[in-house]
Amino acid sequence: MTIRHDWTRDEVVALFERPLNDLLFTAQELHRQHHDPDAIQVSALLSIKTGACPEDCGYCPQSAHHDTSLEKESLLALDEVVAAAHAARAAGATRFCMGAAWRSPRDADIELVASMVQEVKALGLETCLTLGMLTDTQATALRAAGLDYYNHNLDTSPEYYPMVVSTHGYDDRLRTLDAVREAGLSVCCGGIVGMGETRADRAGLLLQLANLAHHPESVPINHLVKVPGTPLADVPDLDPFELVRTVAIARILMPASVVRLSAGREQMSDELQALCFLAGANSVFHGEQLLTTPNAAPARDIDLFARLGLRTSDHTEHDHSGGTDRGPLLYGSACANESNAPEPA
Ligand code: SAM
Ligand code: DTB
Ligand code: SF4
Repeated sequence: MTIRHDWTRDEVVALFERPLNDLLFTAQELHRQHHDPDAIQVSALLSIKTGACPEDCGYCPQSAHHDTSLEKESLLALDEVVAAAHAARAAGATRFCMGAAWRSPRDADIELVASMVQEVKALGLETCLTLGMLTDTQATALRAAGLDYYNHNLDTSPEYYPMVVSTHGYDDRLRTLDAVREAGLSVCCGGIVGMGETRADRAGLLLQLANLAHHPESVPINHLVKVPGTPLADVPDLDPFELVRTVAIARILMPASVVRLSAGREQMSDELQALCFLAGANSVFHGEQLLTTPNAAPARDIDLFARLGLRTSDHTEHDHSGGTDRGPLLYGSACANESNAPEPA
């Protein structure tokens, strides 16, 4: 199966126009050629620096341009980060993603964050950072510290991006993605649906991702979490089947990538999430909180994955051997049962 990087806009638009059953069938066929259909990768998120961001991203509660009554917090201490990573590992996460509300880090920040990466990695977790725009030197320093993934989303089509953000441009995002790739890091890059964009914009985002020289190893599809005080708080709701289509088309265009059903799961029904998993989503953020907003409750995830027969897996894009099944998630009542706990790394 060849992985393509030469998709045309017409092809992607035509995929969006296919009957949903056909689309799901194609997506599931491709999914099964590249992934275990009953396994799901579990990541945890921690906001290591919260709010007061100079950027004006219209969707984001952490922008200093919006009045969202968010509690700002400066960079967390190393021991706080390590404690959160311990808890995430005990709860079944295999990757720990640390996010900072920065336009771009200062070099002094990189040193502090590099020590967080080293300590989290020592726990046997994969590491991911999302800190804003990076220089080549910063990306290389983070790689040297042992960082596995860098998350930097394109978020929407190049045409819609300036409607949503004015303080940086699409080219800035692409430049950071180049720096990350050049440094030898795995790329986590996706976007947000439900921001008032058109179907053509959703196609435009997926076209950009699928025609990168290397597909992102990890493709987060976020559904907008509407936060009061942000400019996008009152955009009309997206037809949920458009989310399913977006996931299915991400799967078809980037068949070997892990597609994460990311923000917005708290507001989704179990049935909508199940449809997204059928469409090819095979990763989630698990834990009480995303960065600043609530995530789907951990106990609900445990129940849903059990009902769907989904196993958590440490299979990653670094390891195409098939990985190791890790069994059930461990939040909630199962936490108390030590015999269920994963082997310490
Ligand atoms: N400041 C860095 C940046 O912008 O790349 C890292 C943190 S930023 C919060 C990471 C991503 O979170 C954004 O690119 C966007 O995809 C997502 N995000 C932020 N607010 C969101 C919201 N309200 N709903 C869904 N996704 C959101
Ligand atoms: C991604 O694509 N989604 C995550 C993670 N990467 C950093 C962030 C979601 C943030 C949702 C809004 C919030 O909790 O602040
Ligand atoms: Fe800042 Fe990132 Fe939020 Fe934009 S998305 S306001 S850059 S934290």
